[in-house]
Amino acid sequence: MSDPTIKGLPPPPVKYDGSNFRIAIVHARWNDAIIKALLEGTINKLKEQGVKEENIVVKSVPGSYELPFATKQLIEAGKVQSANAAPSMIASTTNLLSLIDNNTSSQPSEPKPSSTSTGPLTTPFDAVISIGCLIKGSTMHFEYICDAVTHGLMRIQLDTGTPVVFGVLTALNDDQALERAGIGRGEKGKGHNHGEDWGLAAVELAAQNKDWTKGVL
Ligand code: RBF
Repeated sequence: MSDPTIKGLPPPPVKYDGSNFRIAIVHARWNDAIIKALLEGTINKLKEQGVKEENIVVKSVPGSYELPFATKQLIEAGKVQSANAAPSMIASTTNLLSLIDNNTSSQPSEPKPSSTSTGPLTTPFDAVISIGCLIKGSTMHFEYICDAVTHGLMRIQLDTGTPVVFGVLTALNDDQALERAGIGRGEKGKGHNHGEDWGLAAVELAAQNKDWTKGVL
């Protein structure tokens, strides 16, 4: 590590199982090379924690300023999708009842959703990871966007009750950002990919929040 101030996340006190979680990632496209590395680190760590690839939804927006809006809308979309999936379960119950009633109709029957089916989850997102990279320029733009995005993302998780992981680098120059994406060009090392920390944080918060919403401490 070329910069001793770059710190990663120590492992959690317990190993959390992400195999039943649905996680959304929304990332900005500004500073593309850094974003790609961070995204890769995040996804690798999610998978390492057991999150299935099919349950990781990835969306992109132009820049970090768009992250709070997109994060909020994704959380809501996950809830709407989950609610829309519910009626098909009622329909399948009706189908089962008609079988019990000896319904011998020759109409082709609809495919029956199986309770053991292993498709992608359609449950609300257990956590969202919002990824961006802001690099200071010569105007005040950086300060305003950093402030707006930070407060926006915090407000969303408090308002919605869905954990939002703050995956936004706020770097004073290119090298700071490269090192925090694990692709630094310093002589002593490439730095640390903070995307890995964000993947870990998402699974940890999702697991704890699942308990907390059930009153389990
Ligand atoms: N978006 C980022 O994610 N990172 C940046 O470093 C960044 N720098 C910007 C600098 C300027 C001067 C402008 C105009 C925009 C920048 N954006 C950046 C894009 C911003 O987050 C947003 O996408 C646009 O302002 C459109 O709402």
